[in-house]
Amino acid sequence: MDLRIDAARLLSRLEELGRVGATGDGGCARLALTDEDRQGRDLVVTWMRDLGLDVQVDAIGNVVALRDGREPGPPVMCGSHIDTVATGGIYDGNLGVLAGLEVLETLASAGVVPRRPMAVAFFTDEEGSRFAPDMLGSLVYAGGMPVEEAYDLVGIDGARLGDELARIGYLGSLPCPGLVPHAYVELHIEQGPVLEHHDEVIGAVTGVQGISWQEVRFGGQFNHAGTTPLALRHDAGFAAASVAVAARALARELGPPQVATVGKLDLRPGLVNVVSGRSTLTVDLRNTEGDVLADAERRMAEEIDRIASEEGVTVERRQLARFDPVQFDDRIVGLVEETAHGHGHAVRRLPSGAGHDAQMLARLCPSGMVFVPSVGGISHNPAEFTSPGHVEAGANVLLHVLHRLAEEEIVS
Ligand code: HGY
Ligand code: MN
Ligand code: MN
Repeated sequence: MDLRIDAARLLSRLEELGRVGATGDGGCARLALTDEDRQGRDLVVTWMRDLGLDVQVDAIGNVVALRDGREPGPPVMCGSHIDTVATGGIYDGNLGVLAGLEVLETLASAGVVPRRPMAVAFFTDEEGSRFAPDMLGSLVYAGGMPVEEAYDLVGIDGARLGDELARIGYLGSLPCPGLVPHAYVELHIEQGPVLEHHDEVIGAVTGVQGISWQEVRFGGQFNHAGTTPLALRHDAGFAAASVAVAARALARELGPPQVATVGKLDLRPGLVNVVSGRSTLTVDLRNTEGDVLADAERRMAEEIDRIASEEGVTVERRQLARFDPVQFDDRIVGLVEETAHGHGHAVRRLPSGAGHDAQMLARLCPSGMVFVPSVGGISHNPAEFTSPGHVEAGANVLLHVLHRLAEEEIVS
């Protein structure tokens, strides 16, 4: 099959979706279940319906759009997410959903009906920025969390997930866990520097590294910044800042691929002349090796307790997300690699530093990912950019990988 996608149509949809929740600096902000997320959802659902797909919404707001095959059976699924972080670019997640839609439209326009049904999906709250954990919708889809538990998650703004889902009109009737696909393949930007550094076009993603998110709250004593001697302070702000320094030192000591991030640091009252009596921070630890990640968590906990004890502050910890490393299906990794070669692209096998819905679908069916380069390795930033040529290359590799899978025998 020498079909190719319509790159202009895909690129214009990426731009159009990127204008929903536009932040005025080339990026967009559509935090999960906000009005901006709803607007983005409505736009993509309209495109899905215009294509004549059977659009279904499940109990956690995941949207799955299906097209019949020549025979009934488990579909070949693609997709990703369309919620973004607050400093989002227009490619993270959106590319995988819109390229999947483009694949289905390309096949339909050419009158190609694969043996198997095909589906393109977007999953709720992949980013986890507003409602932790990340990959929440695909986690519930895969049976990793009961939907009732997900409904009671409280966001960073105090909102209850189930209420927000109902408010935006995406509390669907389809039960979770969802339909088990024959296979799942997700196109995504790399969000890192590897492909660009090696001048390669396609990443055949081997898996996703382990993720550990925790929230840490310190309780100290509000006091006067001028009159309180250091020895008498119980400074929750100093404790929080010390954890940020300790996290970086721990990652440095463990060495790559270990990373550690304190992305949120909130001191109260946050005034220039008041010793902070209360602080909240988040610690994001990741590693491709499960045992090293567990060691990093243990050492981070020891450091936090040492810091709290030395400063004489109380400490409370809450786990926000915890996912072991995931390996993708080697047959699919090989198919991505072979297809990329067949299209004349330089390709590399590599693990994903970022979490993805594919790591949850991998609990249900053979799953894999196709990466395309991120310019400067930048993501979660309005400057996030992937060249039109690389967008087109990735979508065409996705088209041919999905079509190969969709022609596979249906064994009942
Ligand atoms: O945090 C992540 O890796 C993803 O962007 N949700
Ligand atoms: Mn993403
Ligand atoms: Mn992201």
